[in-house]
Amino acid sequence: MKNFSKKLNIIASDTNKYLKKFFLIQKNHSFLAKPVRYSLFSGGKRIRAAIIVNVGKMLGINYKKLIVIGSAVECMHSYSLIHDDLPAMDDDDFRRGKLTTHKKFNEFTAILAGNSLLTISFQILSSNKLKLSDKTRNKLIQELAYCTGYTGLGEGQYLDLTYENKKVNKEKIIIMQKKKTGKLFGFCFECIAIIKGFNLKKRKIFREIGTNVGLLFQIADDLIDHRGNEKIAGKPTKRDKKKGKATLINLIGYKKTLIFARKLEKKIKNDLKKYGSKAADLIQSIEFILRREF
Ligand code: GRG
Repeated sequence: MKNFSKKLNIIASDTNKYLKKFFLIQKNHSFLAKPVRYSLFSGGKRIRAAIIVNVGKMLGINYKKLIVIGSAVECMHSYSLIHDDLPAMDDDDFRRGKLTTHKKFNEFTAILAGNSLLTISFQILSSNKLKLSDKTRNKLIQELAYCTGYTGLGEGQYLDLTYENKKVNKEKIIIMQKKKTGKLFGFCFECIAIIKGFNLKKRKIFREIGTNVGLLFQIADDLIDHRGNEKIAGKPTKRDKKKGKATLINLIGYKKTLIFARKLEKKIKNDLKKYGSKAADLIQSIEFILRREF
């Protein structure tokens, strides 16, 4: 864990450096720069960037490229968090130990800062500074749009809110969480398969492993909420129960959820077995995901 935390900090710092430089070289003034930067640099772990770096390492992709793609994904992720915290959605006042964007500024500013991060994400990915062929860049943009839009994160969030205070079965909860959280992790894996020029079948295998990593991440997030250490989590905990969220914990209880998560972790590790020692850092990230406290 300690070893991985150090590596995660380096990736987070390199991602932040890239993103800070991105804002520095923007020529036009924007009043939205302040709320955008507030949300983006408020201490996120950058775990999605770390997954991209570690899947890329497993297949020998250049580190700088991975940091650029990771930065684009972290902008998308920050966008989704700003909107998730809004009164119309989860209505939360704290995130990452700080006031949520709509609490720090106001609702319309938070909506627009979120929208801006969404487009910045594609701005970064489409830049020719990302030294890839036009065809590969297009595929990356297309896939990110697909994972996050109305068939991905957007729909996952819709289902999450729709399922509140309803009786929902295990299968539906898993589908919802795979969309809400899993799809973006799916992209973190598939983007490497795209850069490597893998065929659709192999791309799908990567996407599915990543989606399972995302599901594991969401379940771990629910376990953290249940255990309830607000200081470490950086946000109010025990919220899922209060809000009547459709989670595995609320359906089958803490212990059975932990057993489910451990089985899922085992499956993911097994799927990565053939990469041997090249997957060592990636395996460490997966172990961190289930054992983290924040
Ligand atoms: C992208 C079109 C589009 C819509 C977005 C609002 C929304 C729709 C989706 C929200 C999805 C959501 C909030 C998923 C939860 C994922 C999750 C467990 C977040 C916490 O991630 P961490 O712990 O956060 O990586 P840090 O703070 O470390 O960055």
